[in-house]
Amino acid sequence: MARKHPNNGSEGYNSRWGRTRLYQHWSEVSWATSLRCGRKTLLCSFSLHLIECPKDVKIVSKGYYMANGINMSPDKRHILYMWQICLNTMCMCSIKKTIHLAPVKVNRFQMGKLVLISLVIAALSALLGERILNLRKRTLASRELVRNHLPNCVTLKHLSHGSEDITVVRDGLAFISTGLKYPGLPGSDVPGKIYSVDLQDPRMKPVELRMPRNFDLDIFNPHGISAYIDTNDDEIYLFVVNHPQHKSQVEVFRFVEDDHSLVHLNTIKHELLYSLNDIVAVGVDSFYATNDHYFSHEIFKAVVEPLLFQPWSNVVYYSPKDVKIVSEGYYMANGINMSPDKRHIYVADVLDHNVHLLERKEDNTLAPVKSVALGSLCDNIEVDPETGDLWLGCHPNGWKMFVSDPNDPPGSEVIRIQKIHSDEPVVTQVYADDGQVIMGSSVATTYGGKLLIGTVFHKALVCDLK
Ligand SMILES: [Ca+2]
Ligand SMILES: [Ca+2]
Repeated sequence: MARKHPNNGSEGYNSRWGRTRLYQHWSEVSWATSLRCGRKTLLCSFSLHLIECPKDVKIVSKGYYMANGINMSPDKRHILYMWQICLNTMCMCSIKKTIHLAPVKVNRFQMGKLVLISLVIAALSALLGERILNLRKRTLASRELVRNHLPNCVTLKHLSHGSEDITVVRDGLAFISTGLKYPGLPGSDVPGKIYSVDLQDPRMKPVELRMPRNFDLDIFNPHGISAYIDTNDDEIYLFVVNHPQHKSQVEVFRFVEDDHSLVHLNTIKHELLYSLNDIVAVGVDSFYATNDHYFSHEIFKAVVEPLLFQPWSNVVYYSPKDVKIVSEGYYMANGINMSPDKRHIYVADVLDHNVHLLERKEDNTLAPVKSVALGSLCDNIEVDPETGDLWLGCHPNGWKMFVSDPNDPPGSEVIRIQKIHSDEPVVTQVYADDGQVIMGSSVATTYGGKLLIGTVFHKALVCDLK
């Protein structure tokens, strides 16, 4: 049965050849498929061109994505086509070409096979399109940020290659991890380092911590960090998520304050610690850590898993005698930290735009209490030991983080949660920037009326809190 041509107006009409007969063949010769157009995958169609003369109807040229306009050269020796592809708002392509006509035979078996293949590809393309739309929604791709700046902001020295995680230990002593290389996000070739900064010192000058000689600095790729103070001797233990060759392991150091150095104590690897993001130490050799992905291969992490978008991320408890998954069902568990009384754990689900409050049980499992919506893609969590407030470095538009266009940079947002254990937690945006000052904030922490903001791959900023 004849199918209506999509171009219902006068476009493409040629009175000499007539229109009706041509369109009777349309259903036989047009179908959808997908193709790559430049760097974008698009839903397009391809079709055959029909030419008709009295007593001779045959396909004379084929293989177009969507044959459209047709006309002849002045010398009548060539047929000129212009056709447009791209049914997707992401891209528009236009191609002009001159074709030499020659009859082409197409049998029905070939046609059937091509139709089937094309339908499968079209279905996959439609699914991919739906997944991309879903990812854009989850990453708040359409969100435009209104600036909400703080006074007297200055950048910290030596930290131009990221400061993904920061934690304040005591008396204004902060540790900073820098130089993260993370699949799908910008990074530098500079090896990872750990800095400390004294927030009581008005100069706010970060100092690179000396690393032990037996530690391989070339493959040091530090990510989330957590400090644990042993109450027996006041020693500070620094737990660092490390990704050598994009694998996951935890490095445990002891901080030597006198000469600003770290002593490497242990490297912890385990099959359940496969895609680590952040960590919170609960003893000198025990911790909770988040696995932010289900897969560990970087391509699956960067491309496949965001498109699948399943709640396959989890939290693992580790001690030398007991390793287990203690909480799961996150879309992308990221920052993790503990309440000052050590009874509760907080986990930020960056792609679900919330933070979860969980209660620690005697066997170190975690029982969900509630979640608090944040309206942003929040990364690491720091907890004010005095007030119990949560401070979160957030990505206001995660899509811009993936795309990393210098002309449209990802912004930064700092969110504070007060009274999280009450029936009415108070969520406040404390700082926001559209990327002109600071891109990709991943952590925020306060000390002495100052707000310290760290980023995944950009600089670190310190501002006065109003
Ligand atoms: Ca952390
Ligand atoms: Ca993180």
